[in-house]
Amino acid sequence: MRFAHLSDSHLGHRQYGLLERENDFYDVFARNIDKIIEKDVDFVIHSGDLFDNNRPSTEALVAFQKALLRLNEAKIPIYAIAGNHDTILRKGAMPPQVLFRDIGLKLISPDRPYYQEGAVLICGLPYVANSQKSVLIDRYNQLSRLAEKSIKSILVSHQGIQKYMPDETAEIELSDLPKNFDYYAMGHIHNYIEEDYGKGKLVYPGSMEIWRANESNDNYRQFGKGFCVVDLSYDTPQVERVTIDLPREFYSEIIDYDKFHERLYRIKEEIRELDNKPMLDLTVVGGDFDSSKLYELIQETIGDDVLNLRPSFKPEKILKQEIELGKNKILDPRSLVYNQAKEEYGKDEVGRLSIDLLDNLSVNKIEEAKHFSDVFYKENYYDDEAKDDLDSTNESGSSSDSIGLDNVSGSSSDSIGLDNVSGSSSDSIGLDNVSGSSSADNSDLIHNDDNEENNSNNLDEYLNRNLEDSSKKDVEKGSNMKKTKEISLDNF
Ligand SMILES: [Mn+2]
Repeated sequence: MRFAHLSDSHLGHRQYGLLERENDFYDVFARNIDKIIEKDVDFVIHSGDLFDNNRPSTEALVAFQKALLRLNEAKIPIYAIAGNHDTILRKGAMPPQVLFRDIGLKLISPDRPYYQEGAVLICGLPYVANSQKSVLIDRYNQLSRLAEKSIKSILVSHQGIQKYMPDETAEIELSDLPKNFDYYAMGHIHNYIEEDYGKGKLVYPGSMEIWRANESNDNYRQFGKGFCVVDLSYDTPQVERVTIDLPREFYSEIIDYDKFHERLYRIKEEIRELDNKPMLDLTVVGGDFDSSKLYELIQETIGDDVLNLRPSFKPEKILKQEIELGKNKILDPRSLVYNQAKEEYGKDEVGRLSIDLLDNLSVNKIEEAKHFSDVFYKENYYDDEAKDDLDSTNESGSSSDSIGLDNVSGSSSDSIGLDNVSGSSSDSIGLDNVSGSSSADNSDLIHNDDNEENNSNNLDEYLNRNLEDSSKKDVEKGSNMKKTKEISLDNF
């Protein structure tokens, strides 16, 4: 039993507003699919951020439709979860993936948490926000009990794990994951990560293209971009990394000012050899120089030969300021607000809530912030009686398990944390160079489940019953989508 695992394709991402870059992402995706078909796998798993936002352009939808039809033709099923980028949380709205369910996409969602593919259980859940950590852990444990009954099992999840993240705002610790799955098909972190965990393997295939400049890093140079082919027929899964060449080079470099001129002319030589114009994201540090003059020099030397110039300048005086800021621990606003709230209230959950609130309120998403507050309040401060009262007035009629099934929600910045406006004071020139300017659309899905199966108070029972029935009955409920809520969340 062999399958391909891929993630974070971010179809529709128009990097720096460049149509060429949007097309690069489609091109790379199509070539990943070519290679997957060539590898003749039994099925495919995509672990989230298929689309760059929850309202993909027609071009992005068509890019996926083409891939799906080709997989169908090759008789290779594809399973997918939604990531933080490609889900919707407004009442009555449907996530874009729904478009493809009738033509073969097997969407893993709170409505349909698992599938059986031969002897392999494939289960999982969409992205869950920081303040919903306890929900996430409950769900992991429920799915873990399901896995106990299976010969082979795969958990599909789109979350940041602390161990691999640069800041402390990851949703989970590695040890929060149950240990009894054969394979952990992870998404969210854009680097390639492969590790033994429990009795199996945990893998982040990483992003398929350079989504943020700092993904052009050592991890990329070592492991490339692409997907994995996993063979489950051994005791421990065998993981083969398959890399797909990117359409263009991406220079992302920090260069000391005193070596800058030498490096600039070497880059000029290097890019002469390239078929496609590269991306260029240079930061010149140290020394004492006039930023606008340096910008002109870069523009004159290589401006016509690159797709996008993004120089930043940090002469000595600015570097000194940054060091001072660093000493005062004014670094990442998310870490800052998390730590402060946690300290103030003595509770990790309050810290996590503060991250969700910051992400939403900073982009004027009042309704969304209110949602997180309500859920948090309900979860932590209502006594059981009040909870029951609240539940009985819930129009969906779902009872006190609602935190478990319904509130898989949230948003946060994409894992690698490249967007963090880290108190940097780089001296930027050029239109593109608004630091931290990304507006990734982060969102997720809340289901108000109103079908019979999900009204059970006991998710275990529900899951078990459906596992037994799964060969006889399709539990997928297209009609549930009527009841989805949407919250569209812009990242800062
Ligand atoms: Mn992503």
